[in-house]
Amino acid sequence: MRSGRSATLVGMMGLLLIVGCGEPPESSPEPVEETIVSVHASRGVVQAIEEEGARLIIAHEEMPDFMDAMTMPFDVGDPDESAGLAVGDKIGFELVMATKRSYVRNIQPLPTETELSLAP
Ligand SMILES: [Cu+2]
Repeated sequence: MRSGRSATLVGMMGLLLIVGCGEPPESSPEPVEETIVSVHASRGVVQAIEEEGARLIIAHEEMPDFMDAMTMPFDVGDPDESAGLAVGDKIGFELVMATKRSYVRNIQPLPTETELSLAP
């Protein structure tokens, strides 16, 4: 939960930005061009949920021709997808490699009895 004080600060900063910028919004900033380079389906176990669901630490299976099995952090494209997750959950997901970032999407819960091939 954001405190009233920091919300006020953010509001003031936003106001400063609006006042300080003479150009109409149409001409600035440049739209974010994001090209998806590759998508890798994988499965894994949630090890930690951080940044209010915006980042997951996942012990994931091998992604063929891309990444060995390992435990690592992933940004979550839509943090709402982390809402129902708990540490220890088994999930399927897609890792999206885009030009400017990588993120996880399509998080699906897997049955607890699912056998995974994780790094030792
Ligand atoms: Cu990895």
